[in-house]
Amino acid sequence: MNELSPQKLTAKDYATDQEVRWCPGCGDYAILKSVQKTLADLEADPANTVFVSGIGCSSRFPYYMATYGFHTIHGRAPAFATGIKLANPGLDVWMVTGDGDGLSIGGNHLLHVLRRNVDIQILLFNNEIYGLTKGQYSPTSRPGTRSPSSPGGSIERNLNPCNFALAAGACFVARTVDTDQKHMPEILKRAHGHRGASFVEIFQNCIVFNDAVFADFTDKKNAPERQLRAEHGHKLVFGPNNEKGLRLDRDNVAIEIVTIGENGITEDDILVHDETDALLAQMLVTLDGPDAPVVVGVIYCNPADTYDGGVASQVESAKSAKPNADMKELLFAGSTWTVD
Ligand SMILES: Cc1ncc(C[n+]2csc(CCOP(=O)(O)OP(=O)(O)O)c2C)c(N)n1
Ligand code: SF4
Repeated sequence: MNELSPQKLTAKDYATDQEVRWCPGCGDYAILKSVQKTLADLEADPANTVFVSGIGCSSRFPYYMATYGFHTIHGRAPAFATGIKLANPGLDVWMVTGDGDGLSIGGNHLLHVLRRNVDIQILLFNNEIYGLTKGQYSPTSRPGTRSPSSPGGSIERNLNPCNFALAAGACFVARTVDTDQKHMPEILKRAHGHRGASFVEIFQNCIVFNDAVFADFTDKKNAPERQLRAEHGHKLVFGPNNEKGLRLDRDNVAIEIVTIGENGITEDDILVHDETDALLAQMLVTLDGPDAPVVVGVIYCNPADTYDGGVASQVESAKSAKPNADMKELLFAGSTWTVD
């Protein structure tokens, strides 16, 4: 008898019949489309895939994915995702969080899931605002941001999500843009292929409360001049004709923006991207200044042991040390007592 070959799923097969409740024009739609396309390209088994989120507009994501999903509590998606991965290491776990959810109330939890290096994909939708609660400023809002909670302009220094992730010990750090339907699936596939916590910051436009906050480097007309796509082993160049690049100022251990062909600068002066270099990664994510580009792509990737892998091997060695152990006996070993 001929065996029926399983039908290949398309992006649409990963969508649910739920009404998508984001504002028309929200960047979350484009991200949803990219994620669904990525899963189709990866031939992901929906029965083996889980999306976990916290609270916020972005955190509505699991409703729209025809996979397993948990819409959990504010900032606590990392704890749920860790538990899911430990209880069932065979599951492919994706975590979706916003800049408020992940970096404000959930900052502590995000820090530890990255430090522990739990094998999950973390997608942080950064719109530099609290969307769901109607536009208050968030930890990533730039100084001067006017909002209902900062009517005189935010006086706080803003947090850089990728710098936070690197400082927390993340072994995979990347950036992409909501509307970039070519780049995002590439980055998501790299994140998926990485064993350990993969942190992806997605610049997401909140059309209602913080419209065009990233337009200076995401708009089609501005992108060539202001966006640099880092690729391992390739020169760190940008500009409409790749005429600009990054050079290392060795005396000050800093990055300089230079133009090839000017002041004796040649292609040989331009830095080559090494995604395993933590110091370079930190310099790339914190590049600042009117001439500096925003670096997107896989900025850091340097795999290390995972927390779930460590737990699994400890469980295995404990089991093999006592192959015929009796659970009740183990529980009642040592000092136990009964409360009447
Ligand atoms: C314990 C608790 N504190 C505060 C809130 C209110 N709240 C809901 S979502 C949210 C922030 C969402 O912002 P963000 O994570 O940036 O997501 P976005 O809506 O922009 O996608 C806040 C403060 C809450 N629901 N629960
Ligand atoms: S409030 Fe902003 S982030 Fe939330 S759905 Fe609307 S546009 Fe999107």
